[in-house]
Amino acid sequence: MLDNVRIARMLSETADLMEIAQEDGFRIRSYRNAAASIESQPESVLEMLKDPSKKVTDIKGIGKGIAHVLTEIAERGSFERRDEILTRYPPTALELLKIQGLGPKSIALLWEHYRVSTIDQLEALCKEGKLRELPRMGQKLEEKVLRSIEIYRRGAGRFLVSYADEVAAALCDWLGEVAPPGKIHVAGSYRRGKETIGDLDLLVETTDAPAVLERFVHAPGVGEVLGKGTNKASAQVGGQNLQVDVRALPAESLGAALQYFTGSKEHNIALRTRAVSRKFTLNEYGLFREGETVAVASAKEEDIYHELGLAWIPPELRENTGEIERAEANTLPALVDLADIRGDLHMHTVESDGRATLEEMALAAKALGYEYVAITDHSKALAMANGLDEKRVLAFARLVQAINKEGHLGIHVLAGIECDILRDGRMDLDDEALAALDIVIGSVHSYMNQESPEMTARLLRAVENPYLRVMGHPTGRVLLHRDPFPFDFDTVAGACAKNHVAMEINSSPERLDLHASLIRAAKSRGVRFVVDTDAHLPRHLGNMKFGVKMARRGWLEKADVLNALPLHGLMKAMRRRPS
Ligand code: DGT
Ligand code: CA
Ligand code: CA
Ligand code: ZN
Repeated sequence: MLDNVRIARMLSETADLMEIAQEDGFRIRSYRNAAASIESQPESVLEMLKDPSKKVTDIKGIGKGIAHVLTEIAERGSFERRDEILTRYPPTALELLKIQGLGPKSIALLWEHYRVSTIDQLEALCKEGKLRELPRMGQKLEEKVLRSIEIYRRGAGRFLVSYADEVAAALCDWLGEVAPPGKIHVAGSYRRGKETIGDLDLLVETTDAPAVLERFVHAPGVGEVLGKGTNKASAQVGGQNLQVDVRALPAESLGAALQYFTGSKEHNIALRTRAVSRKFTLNEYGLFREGETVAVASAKEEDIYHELGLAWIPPELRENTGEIERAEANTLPALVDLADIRGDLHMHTVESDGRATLEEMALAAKALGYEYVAITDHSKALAMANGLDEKRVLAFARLVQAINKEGHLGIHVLAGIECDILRDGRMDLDDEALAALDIVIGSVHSYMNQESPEMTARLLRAVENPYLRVMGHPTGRVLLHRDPFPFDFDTVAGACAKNHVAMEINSSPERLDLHASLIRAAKSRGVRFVVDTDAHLPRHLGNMKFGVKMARRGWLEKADVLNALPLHGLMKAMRRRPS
């Protein structure tokens, strides 16, 4: 429900501003709770307000106060509290919250002292060395903020794939009235499985373009309409104003349009060059023999590739990094598929920082059709997350044994841990505890600012630990927020291969760590992989599809992925390696 998303956004932005204004924590929380529950509410709250038989206060997290706010939004698109706070802090102050290292208190301070409310102003301030003059701020923070500004600028205008996915699903649903599901295709970077999305490119196969475009611009959550012609419309959609381009076209040219708008640009250029050298022209309407007006191929994407002497190329490979040559030789990899995945190997429960119990997570995994599931809570170094110490690990391993013996969950549970790799490369838990577990993921969660040689040595030492099975989120990147930490990737990948340590492809949309080119580099050194979700609640298990797309972008086949193995094969791979 996209209008719900917009309203949720308004509430949480107001909460952010209230935080900058250092208002009462209780009220701030009530705005945030309301935002969260409105966002996941399947029914439009604006529609509910119009319907006398329904009460918005029946929604969890919505009391009288928020209900009043919602009525105001329905009437005039804003509300008093928000208007009032915007007279004190400009909306640009919200942008500053996206800079790592600056909390609401610092932003309030910046505003009071220097009237700084934009990223440009903040950058100037850091460069002039004026940030350090404020209480509790120093030169280190200035440097951190400058780095963070750079990352923010690079990512500005890009969106997490999970958000693009939500918007795409809602739009496909809405357009279902005028075009059946099989006739709506999402092309562009989304189809190629890229980790972040600039805009969504929808292609709708139809004989009634005006009806499709008209329905699109009236979709809930559509903000500014950027343009509307006879067969194309563009608009900003959803709380984060993601641009969506919709093209309505006849079945005859669908294949050509899909090919063209899937990209990448580099792939398309290479393909067009190939077409020209074979005396063809290729455009979004079809593949034409030189001088002819009737297309050789246009309705089906496969036919375009075939006419050019190529096997059809899966979208995830279309980056012009060798896929065309392999398609010509008919030696493209048989890419791993979501359906190949037999279990999820990384998730948290209420024992550490997850929000569901072991049973709830295991049953959710079973509902996805998995054969096995690993529970991998944090280790004790993450005290904030209530990580497990040795004693709790041993008790947990015994509990899992009992659960499997009893078998009432109907899915095999692996006892695991996401064990911190300490500053010097030692594991956070002793060998006895690690030996009691089926799977040990090792992850870096601290001292991520080490220099490359130090980080490399740290990771190499961890890989030498005989109990380590998986290198968790190997580069530590957080999309749009934090760059990978620096280390000698090839050397560490080589050590992983030698020691039978798999590398994780973490499917959490904020991470999607590893990046495709690193997956390929690691594979070329003989590394194997696990694709898992790092779920903190049952719904997150559904993020597996994003990780699988990354694996495909990394050219992985089923045999490269350990959790595509049946249980006995997986257990063999997880067994303590001979020393
Ligand atoms: P994004 O939206 O930044 O995440 O990335 P894309 O790849 O979705 O890029 P977008 O939306 O600008 O264009 C969609 C596809 O359309 C793109 O992958 C290839 C095709 N395309 C767009 N502009 C050009 C162009 O100037 N030349 C060629 N050959 N193809 C283009
Ligand atoms: Ca796009
Ligand atoms: Ca586009
Ligand atoms: Zn982690």
